Amino acid sequence: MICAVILLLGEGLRNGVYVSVENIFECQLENEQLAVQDGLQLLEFAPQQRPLLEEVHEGLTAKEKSLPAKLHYDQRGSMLFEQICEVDEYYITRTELALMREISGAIGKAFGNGCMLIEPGSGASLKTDLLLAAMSDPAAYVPVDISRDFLLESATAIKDRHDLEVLPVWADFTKEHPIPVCEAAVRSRAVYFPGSTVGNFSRTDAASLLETFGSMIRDQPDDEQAGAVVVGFDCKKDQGRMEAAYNDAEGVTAEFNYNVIDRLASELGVALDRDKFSFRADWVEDEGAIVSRLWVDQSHTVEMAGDVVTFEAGEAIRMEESHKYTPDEFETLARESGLGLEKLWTDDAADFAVACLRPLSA
Ligand code: AVJ
Repeated sequence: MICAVILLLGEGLRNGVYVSVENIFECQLENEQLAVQDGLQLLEFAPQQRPLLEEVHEGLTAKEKSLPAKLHYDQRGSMLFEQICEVDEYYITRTELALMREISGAIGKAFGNGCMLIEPGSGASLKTDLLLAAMSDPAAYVPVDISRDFLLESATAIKDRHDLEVLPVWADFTKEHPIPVCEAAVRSRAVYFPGSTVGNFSRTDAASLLETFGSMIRDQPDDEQAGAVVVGFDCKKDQGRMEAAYNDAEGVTAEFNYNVIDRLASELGVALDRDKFSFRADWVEDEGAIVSRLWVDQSHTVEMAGDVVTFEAGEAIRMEESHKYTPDEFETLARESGLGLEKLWTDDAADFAVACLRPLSA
C-alpha cells in the first residue's frame, strides 16, 4: 500500500541529497522537488504535461487519426498487458525472460563493481531482479517513470527484494532529467531498457532516446567510468508470427486497445463507442513495424473539446507502433546515436535480442 502522506522537504536537504546534472542537461529545476514516501526519497521532476484532452483532440483531428500509445497503461491496461504476456502468440516476454536468465551474469560482469542501474519506465520486473542479482555490489537502483503510482510501487518492490539504495525519479524518461546522487560510491552508471519498449518509438525518436540514454552514462567529471546502455528489442521475423502476436485469438490485445476508448469516455468525456470500431494489427513493411489500429465500422461523429469530430467508415485510429529491427539495423541505429555495439545476445531462434551499447568516442 502506498501511504498518502507526502512530506516535502526543504531546499537545503534537496541540494544536499541530489545533484542535478545541469552541466549535462538543461533542466527546468523549478519543477524539481524531493518527497519522502514509504521511506523512499522520490525525486519529483514532474514534466509540464499538455492537457490530455488537447492531445487527444489533436490526434483525432489529424489527417491520419492517432492516439498516444501511453494511454494504454492505466491500471486496467497494465493488467491487460500482463495478460498479453501470457497468451500463446505473444512470444516477446517469455523469450526475453529466458534469454535474460542465460545472460544476466554476462551483463552484470560488463557493468562491473559499484554500478548505478537506471531503468527508464517503471520496471521492477523479474528481468530487473535477475540483473540486480547478477551485479557485483551495485551502487543504487534508479527507476524513472511518468506514473508516480507505478513508480513508487516498483521502487518499493525492488527495495523489499534487494539490499541497495533505491532512488526513484518521477519524470518523463524521454526528456532530459536529473539523476540522483547516492550514498555509495558510483564507479559507473548503466541504463537498462528491456521489453522492446524501444519498439514503441519511431525510428527517429528511438535514435534520440538512445542518445539521451548515452548522455546519462558518459564519463562523469569525478572517478566514474563511462557505463553501458542495455536495450532489449524484438527482431524482424516471419510476418505471420509477428502479426499473430498482436492479433491473439483470445482477443486480449484487442481489449487492451478498446480499453483506451473506454478511458477516453470515462476520464475525458470523449464519448467514443467501442462497438463502432474493429481492432487489427498489421505488419507495415516500410515502417518496419506492427501498426495497431482501430478501424471505424460505421461513420459517426463525436463531440470533444467543444468540437465535433467525424469518424468516416473505413478510416482508422493508429493506436501503437511496435518496431522490429534486425541486429544490423539496430547497430546502425545505435551508431547514429553515438553508441557502439559491444555485444549482442539472442535466443536460439533469434526472435529477441539484447544489446549492450557503449559510448563511441567523439
Ligand atoms: C510493451 C511496447 C513491447 O509493442 O510488443 C503488446 C506492447 N502492445 N501487445 C509491444 C504491446 C500490444 C509491447 N511493448
